Amino acid sequence: MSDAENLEGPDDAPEEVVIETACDPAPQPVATEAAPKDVVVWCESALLADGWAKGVRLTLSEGRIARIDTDVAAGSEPRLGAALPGMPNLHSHAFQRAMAGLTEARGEGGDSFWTWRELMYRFVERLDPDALQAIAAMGQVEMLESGFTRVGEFHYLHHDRDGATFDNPAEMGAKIAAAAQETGIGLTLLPVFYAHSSFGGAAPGEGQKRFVTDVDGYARLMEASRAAIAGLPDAVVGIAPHSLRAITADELTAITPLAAGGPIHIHIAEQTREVDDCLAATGQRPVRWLMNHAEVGKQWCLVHATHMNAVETERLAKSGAVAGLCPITEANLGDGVFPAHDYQAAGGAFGIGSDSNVLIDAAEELRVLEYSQRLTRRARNVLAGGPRRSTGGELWRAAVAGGSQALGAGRPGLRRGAPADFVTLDREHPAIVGRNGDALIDSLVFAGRFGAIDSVWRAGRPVVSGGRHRHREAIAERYRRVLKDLLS
Ligand code: NGQ
Ligand code: ZN
Repeated sequence: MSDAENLEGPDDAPEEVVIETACDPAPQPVATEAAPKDVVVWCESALLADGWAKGVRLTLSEGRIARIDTDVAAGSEPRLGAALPGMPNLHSHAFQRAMAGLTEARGEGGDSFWTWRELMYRFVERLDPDALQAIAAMGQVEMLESGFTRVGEFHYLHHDRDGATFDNPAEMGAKIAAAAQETGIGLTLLPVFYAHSSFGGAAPGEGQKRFVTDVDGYARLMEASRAAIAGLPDAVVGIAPHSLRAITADELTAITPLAAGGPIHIHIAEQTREVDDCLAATGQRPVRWLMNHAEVGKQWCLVHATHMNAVETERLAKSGAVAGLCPITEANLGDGVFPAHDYQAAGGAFGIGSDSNVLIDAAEELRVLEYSQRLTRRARNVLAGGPRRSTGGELWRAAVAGGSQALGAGRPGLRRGAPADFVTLDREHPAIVGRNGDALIDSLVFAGRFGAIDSVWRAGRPVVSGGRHRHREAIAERYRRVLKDLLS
């Protein structure tokens, strides 16, 4: 029996996607799944856009929430636990999942972000398009199982192993889209502009040859990327100047219109060396420089923004842009601690991203974010947002709102007309049993481990049930083959 034949979907599932394995000659394009018929589910409780409700019947139609009834008794429809809006993952480099755990032994001399980056560049050299699809699909399965329902893929691995542009400039981006088609995750594809190795337009290094384009090449890449996601009904495309190291002021001005109203993401002020280099090259700190040279507003997501002074923190918060926090990766890479308390006090929007994918877990990103603040401020419930408020509840709501904005996914939360993207918790799970309302989220974020998330619904379909993605087995089997080959 082939892997594809082993896959089981719900009874009324439309045509299944076929997960090709690495020993198959070439993956075929996956079939577009038809929009599901109307589905009705009953949730014991749900965090709706206007607060918690009990006895919630959701009618899902064409990927959206068509109707919400509250205080109703369960009928014959499937019964679910406590529903939360799905979490956007606003920043991922899918391929890095495959090197997770392989950079944790110390090298010669001091290890740092920059020595990690050298190892990452060496790993990049091995990847071909099919390997990228296999790795991305595995990562997306883990994202969905942990409660992420949309991913912003900050995608810069554009070219062939020798640096040559593929016939289709978006060959690699199309593999990310194919993975999203297989897993069902919502996709915001952010093709990256990358032209230089450092400030002042320095020539790119050998390890960056698979990433680089000029402005004209980037315009072609963007056009091809829009074509690559055409089969995904609610996919979004945005632009992503990689970092102030990788783009000049003129190039930034030239590519900004290519966003065409979509999101604009950039890595910024992650490492103190970047702040020092930016000061040396421009006389300004990175966040200040960017805000003086671009109209940073709601369209923008500043990824990391770790190293800001008080003025920058206040200014970014007031701009309406989203800070893209990646707490697990920032801890793993030794970046520093984001000034979350002051940023939140100034009304700043933020979301969370799994970035290097060293560990994929939505709740854990929020846990590490809050714990970084507790450790540095020697206080508890730092990000609760006020007296008698729940830290987990506040973080979940804020990261859903900021993440949805950053990924161009429309108004956040469970409301009529919104995408039917939600997570349900198993109310019998030991970590959350007996809790209600925001205490459920506190227990998920601070005390939950595997299994608290029961089902995950994406665009009106159950992609995870009983904690497992419906295609986990086939996708994991293909991933194992690819990894054994890559690491041999
Ligand atoms: C990246 N990752 O693009 O994958 C970067 C490393 C760089 C993080 N910044 C490369 N965490 O920043 O130059
Ligand atoms: Zn990144």
